[in-house]
Amino acid sequence: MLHKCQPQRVTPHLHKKPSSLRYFQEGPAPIDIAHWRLDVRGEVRLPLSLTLDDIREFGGRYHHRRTVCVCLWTIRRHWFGVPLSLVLDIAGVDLTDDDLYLQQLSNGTEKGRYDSTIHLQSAIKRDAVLAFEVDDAPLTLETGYPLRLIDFGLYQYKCVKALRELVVTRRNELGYWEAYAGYDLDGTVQPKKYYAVDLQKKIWYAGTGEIDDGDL
Ligand SMILES: Nc1nc2c(c(=O)[nH]1)N[C@H]1C(S)=C(S)[C@@H](COP(=O)(O)O)O[C@H]1N2
Ligand SMILES: [Mo]
Repeated sequence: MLHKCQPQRVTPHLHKKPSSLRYFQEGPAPIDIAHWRLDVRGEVRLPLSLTLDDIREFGGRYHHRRTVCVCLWTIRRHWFGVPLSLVLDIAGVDLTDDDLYLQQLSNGTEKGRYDSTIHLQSAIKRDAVLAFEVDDAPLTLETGYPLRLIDFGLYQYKCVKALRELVVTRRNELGYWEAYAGYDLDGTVQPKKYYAVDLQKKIWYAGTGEIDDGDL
């Protein structure tokens, strides 16, 4: 959390960002944090059921990195969280196994649960994060309280807000958007023109994967 003497990190032009509700298929629901857990199961040596405090105690660090929506907008914010690799390592997942996938399931509402599956080793290589703060404040219900997974090299439909379960599996399951709208199962950010909300301009991104502002 923010120390009182430090200025809060801000995202420029945040009010211009498309609404988080528009990108929340099942919608936010109040979370009873006393009962919420992040469960880690599947191909693990030690299944985990972690409270938010357990996760906070792992420490964490800032990631001033850019997320990208497949609808062609992007924003660079100050995320704070723990490395995905750290939690999977504690669960005894073989992080050298190239055949493993990671299914993420949201907490869900009466409308159902949002899910997405990503290639585990690629996510680890890209330094994916389990984030619980953005711009020095806890996530709001709309932005995915209490925890969201972010792989900055993938479109955000591959990254689940209000995360509840991580399942290590050998099956690359079709997720919500792939099944519903035929979105690409891999979801790697593609070379395209994107609207950078924080910069208030269009950017041409020539690479694939995470957009590094130093390359623009
Ligand atoms: N649980 C859940 N997570 C989700 C989604 C969703 O519908 N449900 N949508 C994804 C998509 S498409 C985007 S663009 C981002 C939006 O996150 P934001 O709140 O930072 O705008 O959340 C991602 N994670
Ligand atoms: Mo999105």
